[in-house]
Amino acid sequence: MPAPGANLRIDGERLWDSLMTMARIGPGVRGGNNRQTLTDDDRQGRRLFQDWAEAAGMTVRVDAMGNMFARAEGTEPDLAPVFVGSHLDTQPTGGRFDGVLGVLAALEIIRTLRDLNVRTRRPIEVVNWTNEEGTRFAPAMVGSGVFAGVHTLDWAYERTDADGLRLGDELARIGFRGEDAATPRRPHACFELHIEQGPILEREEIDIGIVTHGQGLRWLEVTLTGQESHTGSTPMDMRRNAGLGMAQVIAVVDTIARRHAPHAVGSVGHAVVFPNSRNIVPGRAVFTVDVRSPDLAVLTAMEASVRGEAAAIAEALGLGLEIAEVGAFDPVTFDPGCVASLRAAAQRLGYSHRDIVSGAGHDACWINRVAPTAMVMCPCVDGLSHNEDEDIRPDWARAGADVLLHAVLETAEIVG
Ligand code: HGY
Ligand code: MN
Ligand code: MN
Repeated sequence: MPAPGANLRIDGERLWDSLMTMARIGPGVRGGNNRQTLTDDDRQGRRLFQDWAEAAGMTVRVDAMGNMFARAEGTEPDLAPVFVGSHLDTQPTGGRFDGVLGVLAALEIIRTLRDLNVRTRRPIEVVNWTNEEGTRFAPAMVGSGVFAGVHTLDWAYERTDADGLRLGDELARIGFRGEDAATPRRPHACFELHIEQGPILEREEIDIGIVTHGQGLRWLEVTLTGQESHTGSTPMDMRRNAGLGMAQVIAVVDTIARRHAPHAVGSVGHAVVFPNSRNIVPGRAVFTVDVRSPDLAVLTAMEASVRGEAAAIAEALGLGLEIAEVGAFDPVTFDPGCVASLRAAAQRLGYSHRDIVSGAGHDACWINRVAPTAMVMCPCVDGLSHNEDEDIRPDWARAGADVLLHAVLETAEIVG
């Protein structure tokens, strides 16, 4: 006798339509998205999500960090809810699926349960976490970080963007600074569906990634200070060239990551030189080093190497050096029970699957601190993400959402 709900599947076409509709908000310049956190486009995307959630019979609550919780009531409302969600904000040259798939697949689960009048004992809350990307306001995963008690609300409100605008003010400006404290309400469990953002699943022709671990990250903002001078009349041995120092540190970050192959990674994606004039030797360079590894000892060693080698470069070039940690989380081991639930769902549904370590950071990494949490991934074309060409196939989205549905149903306890 199959378990109750064993034959349930989400409506793949409705999910795909919702993804394509959301993708029209905050379009990029090459078919992707630029819907950065707390912009007018983010507000529009949030409102669309809220409209859809309310049309599906859910009530939407917004906390002081702008995290959105769309609640489908359970038959026993006092039980701790099951969270399922991700993020709607995107990179400046982002794709249509990073984060968005996780939020809209979660919404699709509720739409499906409502269509078929399927109830669960526990409430289910679909979550849109604020500022997962950490581009406009560093660090990444701020909304889920405040919820999990990693950051204080006041600290988060003080984050500023490149124009000096405060996160707290921008949250209020778009009308999503809720009253409820962003303190953890301890969900019963939490699940997140996300595109892999890497090449493994597609290359191995596997439908589903069961995420057992997430690698850790360190973001180090480096400021090198030299002396602005004329690029034509300043002799080479008199220059204190902050731009040269930055170039050498960028190269050494790549060397350090390769030294810890095959799992460590390192790069610099944010960099500015001042005054950024063609005929002035840069007097200052500010850039962010991003190093990651699934192994804490390797991550710690890489951070120490970056600090040491940057100091040696600064000394050799006569530059001042400041290094500030602007983002950090240790490698994550997801909850074995939630991982097993996802794996069993993939198995029952007949989807090919394999265990995988997440290369990217996700809100689930923080929520894992306050509740049993796990993630499921679907492939993405050429493993590409944080690029407007990011793409997935509709059947990948459907498979990921079906696995998510069955793990959530098992955890929220379907009422037969
Ligand atoms: O940086 C990350 O891993 C995520 O995309 N915020
Ligand atoms: Mn993401
Ligand atoms: Mn991302």
